[in-house]
Amino acid sequence: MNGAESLVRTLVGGGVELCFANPGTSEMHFVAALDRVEGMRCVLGLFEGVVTGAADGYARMAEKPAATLLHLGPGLANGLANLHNAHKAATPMVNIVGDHATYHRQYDAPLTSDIEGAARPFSAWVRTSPDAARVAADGADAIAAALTPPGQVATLILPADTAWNEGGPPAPVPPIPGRARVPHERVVEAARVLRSGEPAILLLGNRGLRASGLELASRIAAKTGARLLGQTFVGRIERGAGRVAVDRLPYPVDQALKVLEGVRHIILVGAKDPVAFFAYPEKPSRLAPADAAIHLLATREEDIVLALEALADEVGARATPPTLARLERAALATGAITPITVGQSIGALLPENCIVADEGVSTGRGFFAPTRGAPPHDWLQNMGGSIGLGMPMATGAALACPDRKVVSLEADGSAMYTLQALWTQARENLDVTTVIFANRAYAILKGELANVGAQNVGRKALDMLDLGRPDLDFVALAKGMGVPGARATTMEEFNRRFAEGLATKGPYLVEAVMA
Ligand SMILES: Cc1ncc(C[n+]2csc(CCOP(=O)(O)OP(=O)(O)O)c2C)c(N)n1
Repeated sequence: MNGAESLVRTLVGGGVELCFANPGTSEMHFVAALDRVEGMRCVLGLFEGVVTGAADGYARMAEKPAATLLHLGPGLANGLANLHNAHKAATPMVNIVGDHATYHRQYDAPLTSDIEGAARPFSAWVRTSPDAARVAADGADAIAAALTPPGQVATLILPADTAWNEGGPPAPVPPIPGRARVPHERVVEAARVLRSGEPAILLLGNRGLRASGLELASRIAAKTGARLLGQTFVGRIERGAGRVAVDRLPYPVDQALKVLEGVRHIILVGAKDPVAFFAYPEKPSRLAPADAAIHLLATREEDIVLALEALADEVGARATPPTLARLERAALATGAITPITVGQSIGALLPENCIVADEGVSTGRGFFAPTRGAPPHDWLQNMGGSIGLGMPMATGAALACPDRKVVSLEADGSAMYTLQALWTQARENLDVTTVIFANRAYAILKGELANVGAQNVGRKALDMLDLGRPDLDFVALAKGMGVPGARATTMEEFNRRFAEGLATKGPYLVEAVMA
């Protein structure tokens, strides 16, 4: 058994069953090993940003890592933006990056680069295997690193000779630390704050946004009068009818400040002290009022649900009923396609138990309200701010949950970063309905231009925010990658086309031309 095969066997033995790949010469032994080992599905992405983003979406839903297979420094570099997003979302992932054979590196062949240096800022764990005998143990360590709470990006670099030389036996995954129990003092302190009667918010992230965490938080809020709030962007939230509805802290700084106005205590439950996405002249970086106290209940590495249980006990809220959203469908919207009307129809049609991959950017900002009473579903967002995650994330989620419909809500500018994900959806026949919000602009940046105080904005600047000349034809682009679709220019058409997509078992794309 060569090193590559010992690694693939180690991965499968460690529960890694899916590999998103874009290989090259240095990864050929790994690719060849895939056919010798049962239990590893391999999915090709036609750009490394698709590979890493799909591995992120998969792990968020499967709750275990996928592997990626990337080609030396440049292949890794192409995938880094979505590794950044995965790193920020605390997604478990095992990247295998091929490198030149150890003895070949000294010659500075064209593809030689500092792979560890490229990987480090976006990985919690980086290692280069020194020889074939070590590869299995290094792979097992990579899995353990990926699964270490709250979930981490692990990158293992595999020089070609470590893959083709004789390897050792597959290695078992070493013990993985569980989520740490929070110190009881923090629970007592949070309970004291909540009992004070002063305005308090439970700010929720990570596991605090799953149904069980939300339910506990809602009991605590109902008992104590505290408010619940989610982080601005959420990695995965369980929501819809029968679940606790929670608003998120708005992205625009002025709106965020308004939401937090008057609050005296913010209790962090798997979330961080809230800060603005960017600095703006004359606006604060931190969003909490200056006189508000920040209290830590649980970091996202810790056992958030256990901490909420303890807090519920401490304030006597275990039996207090949570506030659950009722099944309440929005009505189908008619007329022009706007962020409001399209959100309303999405709320009207969202299928039960679907997974929403949301990269709707400015169009999608208000989608939580009209979908609150839709049947239960999961909602995934980009936590790293690097656009181009949505379509790969939808692809990975569909592979993790083949029995669930995936609804990929995608702004047109963001779509163009990793549009090739559609080809993978077609090839794997994934059940993804994509909606492209074709406002034909980097609309959010038009607002940002004003927000940062840019003055005397002229044609050249505005041209950088405009996606026209020519208009992108998403239906044709999708067709070219094997995905059927249709364009809608009115809400009546949108309602029909979106419903058609949802009724199609397999990938489908609706281009919604925004008014
Ligand atoms: C990798 C990366 N490059 C550039 C940006 C800056 N950026 C933020 S939003 C945006 C445009 C978004 O346009 P679109 O996806 O069409 O959404 P809209 O603003 O029109 O709603 C850009 C380029 C980014 N966030 N990430």
